[in-house]
Amino acid sequence: MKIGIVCYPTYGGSGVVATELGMALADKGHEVHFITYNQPVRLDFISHNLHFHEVLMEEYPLFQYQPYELALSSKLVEVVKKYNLELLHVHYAIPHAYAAYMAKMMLKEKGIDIKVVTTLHGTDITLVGSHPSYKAAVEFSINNSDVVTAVSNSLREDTLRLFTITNPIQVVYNFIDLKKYEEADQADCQRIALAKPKERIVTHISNFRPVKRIEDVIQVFNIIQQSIPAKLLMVGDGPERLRAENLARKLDIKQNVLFLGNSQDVEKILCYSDLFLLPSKTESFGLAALEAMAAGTPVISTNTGGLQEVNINGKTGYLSDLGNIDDMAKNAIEILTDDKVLNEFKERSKEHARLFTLENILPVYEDIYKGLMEKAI
Ligand code: GMT
Repeated sequence: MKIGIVCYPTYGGSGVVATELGMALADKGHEVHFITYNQPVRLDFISHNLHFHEVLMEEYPLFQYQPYELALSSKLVEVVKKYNLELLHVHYAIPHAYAAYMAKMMLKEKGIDIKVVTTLHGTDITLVGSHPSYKAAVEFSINNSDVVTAVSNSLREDTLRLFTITNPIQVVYNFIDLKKYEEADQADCQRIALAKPKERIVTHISNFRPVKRIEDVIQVFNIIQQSIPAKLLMVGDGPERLRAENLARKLDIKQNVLFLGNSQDVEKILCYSDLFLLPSKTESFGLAALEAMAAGTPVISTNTGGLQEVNINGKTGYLSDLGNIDDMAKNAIEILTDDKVLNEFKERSKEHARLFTLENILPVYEDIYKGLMEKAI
């Protein structure tokens, strides 16, 4: 099949899922075209079936904000025509689903019927999408997609609650490529440079936006390190970084908190992590939690959004109410104190992550595509 994928190319779950999906589809022989404003960060040109088309923006003194969706929809029309694409899979509703609808209409005028699959990822619904500035356009583009998927039951329910939806929404969970985690496990997993042998390693990975509540990460770690020798690895970058660094300084734990910046190989950091902290205000799914579990790292998270569908309380980690730092720290200490308990949590986390493998999820997307192609005939 010839498939166009539209996503955000930056660090962030939706871009990661879209990129990994595109690369896996190309591996299976599909021709995949990424269409976005930069090359996606995790995109490796390992297959000759992969292509990248940059959406170029025109600077003009009249534009305070450049009209990205206009440039994107024009580029979609151009790429669909030039490469005879059969469908567009757009990740994150804003503005991708809207731009895809516009492209679909423009192509229809030329006698081309392009199918559009929209995958809802989370904040496109929960934080931004339902804002009055965007709501009507988001609702319209969801209702006018050929297929709509959401990454968890929780996100599906949120979408039905926040919008008037006339289209069915199919749940297709986030996934991980287990091979990468097995390879990282077997490779030299060097923890020695980061922590002393007796120290536990606690990790947080995100784009440090307010929704991730990274000050809670620092607060939880502060309590943990009072009972257990430990280091905290903060992986990622974003607007809340400075506040978190200042808090670590204020609590006088800066020497035990390492800010490592963005990483494209999170599995190599997770392979030596003992615990993962994800105290988010909301997570439609929590791909970072799944990545941690795949590496055998138990998760302490909030119980918001779709996290309950991923992290299983008492089995793969624990879930606490939003902002309940004491409860998160108590649970973390319970897991980290005893080697036997920690190893049991690690094993169960790895086992549970197997439910969300690429091998399980890829055929679901392929079936969706095939179904649309059959409809078109
Ligand atoms: O979580 C982020 O900050 C990035 C965001 C995105 O859209 O790029 O992630 C969302 O999509 C991921 C992939 O489907 C989900 O695993 C994340 O839970 C979701 N983030 C939120 O809902 C906050």
